Amino acid sequence: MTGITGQDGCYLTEFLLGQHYEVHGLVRRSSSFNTARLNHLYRDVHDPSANLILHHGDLLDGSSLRRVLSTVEPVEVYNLAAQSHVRISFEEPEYTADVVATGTLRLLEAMRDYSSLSKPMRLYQASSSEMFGCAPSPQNEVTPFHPRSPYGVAKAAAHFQCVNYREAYGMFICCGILFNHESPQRGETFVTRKITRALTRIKLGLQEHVYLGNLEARRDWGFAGDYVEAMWLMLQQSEPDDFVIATGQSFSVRDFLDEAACQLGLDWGPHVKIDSRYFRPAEVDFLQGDASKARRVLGWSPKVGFQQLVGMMVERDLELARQEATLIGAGHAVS
Ligand code: NAP
Ligand code: G4F
Repeated sequence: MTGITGQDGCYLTEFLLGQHYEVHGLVRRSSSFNTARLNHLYRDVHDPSANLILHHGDLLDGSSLRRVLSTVEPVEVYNLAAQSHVRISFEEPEYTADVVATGTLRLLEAMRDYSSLSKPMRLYQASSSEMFGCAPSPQNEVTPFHPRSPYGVAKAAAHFQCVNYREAYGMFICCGILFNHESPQRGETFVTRKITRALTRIKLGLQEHVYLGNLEARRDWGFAGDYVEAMWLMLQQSEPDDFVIATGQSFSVRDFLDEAACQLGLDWGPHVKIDSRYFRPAEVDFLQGDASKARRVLGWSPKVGFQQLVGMMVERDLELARQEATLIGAGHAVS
């Protein structure tokens, strides 16, 4: 699994370990620990029952991908790694393209060479609803892509590379076109987690304001724990194919704020300020997915709805804010 240290990586690892897989994850070098989301799953490699093994590697470094493939000999490969932040892709377009588009190509080439020598592998590619951009909703597998960000363009390139390798070389590759999915493990700079972190801290008097951008954009938000199951289901089919994964419901950023504030008994009005730096040069205004193919072929449907999703994020962040307040109350500085 590439991207094992991210939000989806931790949920997919938990799911696969539950299915009795041995999971090998690619971790890129960092000056500080980047494996916090895996702490509850990790056992020291010297423990004979360890079934989660981490390897250093990077999508920017094809040799590391080839080395890990030949060491591990995987039966399934999940390519989740990405510079996944849309706003940041406008600041770092070349880097984003290198990781997301060329990085996927490096992995495909490594897998093609390896498959010709050994047993064939199956690949899951993390495609994105961001590829639809301004295409009319509801979006499904036949909706043409019209990406609106360097990230969306790079994901579309990676998507077509995967389709091409499937058609040209007969490789078993499935692209999951996943709409936004969130969780208490969501990165703190994505809007949902930014809101639940901020409102829970405001509730406990730890901060006064939060600065946001466009409140009118609409997203089809699901729960990451439900979505990783769909990734696995795709690789269990007899034929490779591409699937939209979504809830079919769309809410605005303002709706998310309303729901989170309501659950906390808070009026967000005085606390939310708009800062132009969080607007994007081109916005994706409306995403709403049609996952009827996944329901029909994979038997997949989401279990967690919007209110419940907001509830689990608010609950976790309230707990974190309480811990922070306790430490501050005991005279400890919190970094
Ligand atoms: P995430 O939390 O941002 O995780 C991204 C992962 O990629 C992290 O493990 C990160 O490592 C790793 N990574 C970044 N650059 C890398 C590189 N050069 N080489 C190797 N690893 C690298 O993303 P996520 O939300 O879990 O999403 C998983 C995948 O699904 C991504 O490809 C994303 O673009 C795609 N996707 C996400 C959503 C969504 O709503 N979450 C929707 C559609 C598609 P560090 O921990 O070291 O940073
Ligand atoms: O949470 P976001 O940053 O997610 P976005 O841009 O939809 O991208 C996420 O979903 C994609 C799937 O469609 C993934 F492929 C991608 O990797 C990522 O996981 O922003 C959601 C909306 C945007 O319209 C943005 O303009 O929220 C709006 N927004 C308003 N204020 C903000 C903010 N976004 C962020 N990150 N920060 C704000 O302060």
